[in-house]
Amino acid sequence: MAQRDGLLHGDRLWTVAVLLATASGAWGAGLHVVGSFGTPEIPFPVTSVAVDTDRGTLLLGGPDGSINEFTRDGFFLEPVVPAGLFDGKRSSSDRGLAYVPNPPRIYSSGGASQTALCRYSRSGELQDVLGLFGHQHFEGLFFEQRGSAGILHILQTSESSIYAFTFSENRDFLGPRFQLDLNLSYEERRELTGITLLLERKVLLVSLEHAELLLAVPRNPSPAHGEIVPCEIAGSIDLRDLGIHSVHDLAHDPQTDAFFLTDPSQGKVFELAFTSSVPFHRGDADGTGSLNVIDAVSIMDFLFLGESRLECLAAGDSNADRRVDVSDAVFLLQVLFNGGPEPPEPGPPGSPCGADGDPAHALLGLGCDVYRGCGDDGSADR
Ligand SMILES: [Ca+2]
Ligand SMILES: [Ca+2]
Repeated sequence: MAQRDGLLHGDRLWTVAVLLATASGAWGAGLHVVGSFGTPEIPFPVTSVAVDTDRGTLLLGGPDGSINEFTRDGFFLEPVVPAGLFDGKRSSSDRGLAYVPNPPRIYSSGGASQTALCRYSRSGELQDVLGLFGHQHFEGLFFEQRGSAGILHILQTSESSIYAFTFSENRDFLGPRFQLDLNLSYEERRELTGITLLLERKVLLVSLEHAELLLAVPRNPSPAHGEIVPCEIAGSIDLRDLGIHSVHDLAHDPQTDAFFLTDPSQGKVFELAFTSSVPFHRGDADGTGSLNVIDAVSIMDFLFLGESRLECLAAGDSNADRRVDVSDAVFLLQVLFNGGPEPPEPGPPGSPCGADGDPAHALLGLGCDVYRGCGDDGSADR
């Protein structure tokens, strides 16, 4: 488990509680490996990955500037961009790839030229080379679709910033732009390799080369033009527990909610998926199947005495704000004694048990592996 600097300060205290509670290594339990494959058709390990969301295939970039299309299971389909089309130089550096639909096109960063973006048609013709901000170093890319347009996010490693550019329909780089500031240490910036976004959840996943994922939460999910938005690093996941040795790029497939990572040190592409929670009742922190003052006490004991462990942290997050803290105990007391609003989905005891609909919660340390309070339906026992 990676312990990050700064977790002991202020509003990150809750994370420390979660880290302590999951000291057995369950911190990375929010993800599991679905499968992996090598790319023997290509003369070296691929470094960058994007999902073609129209065809449901993978675009894999090599250090020579080539881009090849594979199925999600690792079957080679066809070359898209031949090696060395940009400047003929081979580079061992990382790159970023993004697939942009409507009309389909591909953006590539890094490779032989660290300071430019190349735009290719979907069939591989080089359409444009865009110089960006002088000599800054760009690696990770992802495109966030919004309706018929979207936002291209570009990871700038030396400042650990993400530049976000609005794309309107058929017009690239048109409209508001903003910047997400990850505020990482020098050592972490040197390790930055890729970014992607969990759509709808407003959580960024940032990959570090030594097989670690950071979870970054922008403080403002709807930035204005020109705004610089700080991100809170809400957690980290050590992927070495999953057999991954290094990460050079990652991509999220919004249609299947899977991730793809490249690990050139093993010559492999990994597919990861979220591990879903077991059903539970929100607010029933001690898992008894009933809601009473003991649940509030259990949360306080967990937070301050270290004497108890919450088996289902998601149940302890009574107000469903992605944190287990004092406000959850206060929230329960309001429910019990003051007619306050009921705990959100899946609801308190009395309503049907349900799984957490947002697997990002497990990544944030709010998973639910064991819950014993679902009663006769037995669905929570395993
Ligand atoms: Ca209870
Ligand atoms: Ca909470």
